[in-house]
Amino acid sequence: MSARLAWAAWAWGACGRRGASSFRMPPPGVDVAELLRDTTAVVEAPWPATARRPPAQCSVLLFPGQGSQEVGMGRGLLGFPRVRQLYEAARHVLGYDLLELCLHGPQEDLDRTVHCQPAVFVASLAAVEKLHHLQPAVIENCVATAGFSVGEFAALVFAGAMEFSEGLYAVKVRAEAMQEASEAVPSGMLSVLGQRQSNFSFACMEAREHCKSLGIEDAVCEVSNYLFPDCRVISGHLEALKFLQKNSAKYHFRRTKLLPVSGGFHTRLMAPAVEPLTQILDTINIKKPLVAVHANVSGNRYMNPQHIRKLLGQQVVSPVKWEQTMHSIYQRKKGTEFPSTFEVGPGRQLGSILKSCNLQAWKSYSHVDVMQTSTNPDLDPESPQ
Ligand SMILES: *[C@@H]1O[C@H](CO)[C@@H](O)[C@H](O)[C@H]1NC(C)=O
Ligand SMILES: CC(=O)N[C@H]1CO[C@H](CO)[C@@H](O)[C@@H]1O
Repeated sequence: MSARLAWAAWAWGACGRRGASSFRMPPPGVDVAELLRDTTAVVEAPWPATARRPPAQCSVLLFPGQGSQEVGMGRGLLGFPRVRQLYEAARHVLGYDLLELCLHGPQEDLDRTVHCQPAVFVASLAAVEKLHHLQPAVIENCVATAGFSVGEFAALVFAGAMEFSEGLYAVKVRAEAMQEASEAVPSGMLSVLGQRQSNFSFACMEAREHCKSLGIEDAVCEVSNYLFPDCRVISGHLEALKFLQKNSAKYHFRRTKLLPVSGGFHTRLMAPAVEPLTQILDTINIKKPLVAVHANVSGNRYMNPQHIRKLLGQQVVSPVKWEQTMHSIYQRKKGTEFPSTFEVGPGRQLGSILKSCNLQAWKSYSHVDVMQTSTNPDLDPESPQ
């Protein structure tokens, strides 16, 4: 199925086809459909069926997650069609001026989970608008997408599985629930660059035992993100993470860094966030994606609405298996060409990870910049070395 069709589906969704009226939860208080009505001109039906294309003509879109936010993001997108309308719709759904926060900060405020998840979501879909404007063929030829953590919501909206304002509302609920769960326990995330001989689960087990000796019952410390070979993020109680940092040498860790997040995401420390998220997901209209959306694990694609609801709920307490996802998207016979890959949204983190997972695939990577203010905006290709 054509990605262009999928893109159209989300645009139409935003325009009321299956629009905000299907909201049964607290109404965002706006008619998003109304807001976006004037912006449909770019959507022309009917769409031509996409023929099978050689791999090098296909594209893959990757959507970043929390941590990619930066003050000033979105500025480089405002000149493109529909982008201001997306931010306007977001202001109504969220009840505050997201664009203002993205453009002017302060950074501490933008970095709060409750703000940065919606901010990354909207900037990513606005980046799709830019890409669509500058290189429509990329959207048309998209064969697969994946999103990192909250990025999965943007990937699903892009793929036509959810409508923009409903997806954003779910992200808002998710972010609020995760923020609250984070505040309940002194916890965090530690990124670790190990070595071949590092045994992450053994290190985590010892860190949990250390916590127990300090009187912390039922301590959490486990791998929460698989990034690339020998690189993991570990989430859990702060005492456990401090223990791992102090004992780096023993576990053959080359580098460790505490991430600037408030909690132990993607572990059972987030369990209190599952229920509110599941509840909102039950009320929104979810459709079968029109482009392959890869979930956290190798070979695991979102199949149908029930599957999407279930996995998005589980996702906040399960590890992000990004390395496996990259493997599943880019694994191919030797000599087969790679699709072109676009990171749509703030930051270039997913590009660096791709480089470490699959150097050949990375050679066809570019990043859709959301920061720059140039009057002659253009894509910003990463030059392979
Ligand atoms: C890593 O440690 C765990 C114990 O936590 C053990 O079961 C496993 O076999 C170890 N793996 C390797 C590769 O040594
Ligand atoms: C959210 C999600 O897709 N979680 C799945 C990740 O993969 C494991 C299997 O390795 C599943 O059990 C999770 O449901």
